[in-house]
Amino acid sequence: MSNIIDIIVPDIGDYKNVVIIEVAVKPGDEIKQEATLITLETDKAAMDIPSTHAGIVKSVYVNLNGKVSQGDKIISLEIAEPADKPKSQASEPVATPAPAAVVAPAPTTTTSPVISSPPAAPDKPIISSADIYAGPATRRVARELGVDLTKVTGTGRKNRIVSSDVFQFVKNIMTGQTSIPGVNTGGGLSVAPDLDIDFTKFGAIESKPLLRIKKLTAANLHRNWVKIPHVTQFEETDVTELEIFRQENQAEAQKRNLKLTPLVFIIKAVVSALKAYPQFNASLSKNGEDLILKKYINVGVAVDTPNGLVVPVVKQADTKSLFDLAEELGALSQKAREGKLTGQDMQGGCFTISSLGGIGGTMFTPIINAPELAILGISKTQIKPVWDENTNGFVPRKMLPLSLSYDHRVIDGAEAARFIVHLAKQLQDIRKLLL
Ligand code: CAO
Repeated sequence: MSNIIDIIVPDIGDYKNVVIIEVAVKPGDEIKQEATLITLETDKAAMDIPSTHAGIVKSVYVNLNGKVSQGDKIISLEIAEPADKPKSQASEPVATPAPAAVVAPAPTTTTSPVISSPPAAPDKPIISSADIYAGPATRRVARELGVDLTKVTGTGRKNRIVSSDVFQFVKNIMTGQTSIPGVNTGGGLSVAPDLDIDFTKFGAIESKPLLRIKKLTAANLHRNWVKIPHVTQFEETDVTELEIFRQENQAEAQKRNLKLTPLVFIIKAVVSALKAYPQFNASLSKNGEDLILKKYINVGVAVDTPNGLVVPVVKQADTKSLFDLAEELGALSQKAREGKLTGQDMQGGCFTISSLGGIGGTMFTPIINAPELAILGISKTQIKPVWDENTNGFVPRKMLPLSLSYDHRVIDGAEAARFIVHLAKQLQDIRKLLL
């Protein structure tokens, strides 16, 4: 017995009208459950929408470069079993790639899609210039100006690209209004003096495509670096007592299958500093006239993955114990490394921590993760001689380097210094941190 069902776009967080960058199925295809139907691209990452069921694709309702929101139909699928049967077997949304939702006759499920690992050939152009709707005159203008038409939005009928779109595209780049991976948007400044250099003149080379997440991150980092006036305030804090406490509690953490790293304590200290200085737990309004103060504290943590940098968010960090934070951090970073973070896992951050403490280095200047106003960089703890007034001599202490980059449009240097001193004191005196 067979049945035809529609598969719809599941809960994709707050995103609406998201661009489809890949349609992986066509009518007649026989697909397995969890097979990718379409790939969506937001400003943060790409996400695959997998199928809830196995079956034969009858119709495809979406198009490449079209836009979809939650609830839109993707395909109709002929399945081999009664449609209401799999409903009771719906996959858990967390551990496995979450499937797309199904509409009638089976009831809707609303699981989230998964941030995908980039496909095997990630730098293959998503659409080629030949697939673009543009006339010969427009193509000539684009050629003369060196514009890649796959990057241009068409305003003509059926999204056809016309010459004025190409000129507008160039204007946006020159004025820094357009941000495109791999394209310089820094107010007309070149990334390198001449990108047409033939490096083979100097020796052997290998050209390797940038992964998709890396290209998206590059565009965001570039925009944030160019648009936000950054200042970085440095500090070192004495974590000797904290390290003793951490080692004392490591056995208990292990019993719970957790790892109590310095980062867990740093999240706690950041929560305390954000409470004391709420202007850091805020964003600028769109028109730049107001400060939007947030009454919740969600802390993003930069995670290094084989596919690039991602920033999952520990939600309501102010309500969580050290062990809760250790558990959540472990789960989120594992999910990140497996490429299974959902859009929701990466939304809603108020402040980000980027820890390179497990790797090394003395200090660095992290780039603010807009629309947040500040970011904390952590480097490796080192034993250093510190002057002790009681003994009138140097004593070896464990010193943790902190780097706070902040948006100087909103935060004054004095406020940043107060924030980092507060943070340092929290980490120095473990009793304060546990209060
Ligand atoms: N000083 C000294 N040692 C530190 C430390 C510090 N500041 N921070 C962590 N460590 C130690 C940990 O205690 C752990 O030691 P053991 O293996 O002996 O237990 C080791 O370093 C590795 O820690 P970790 O990386 O597994 O865990 P974490 O909680 O410190 O960090 C995470 C988790 C996900 C943030 C981290 O793994 C990661 O991805 N860091 C990179 C983030 C990044 O790329 N930032 C740059 C963004 S800008 O390009």
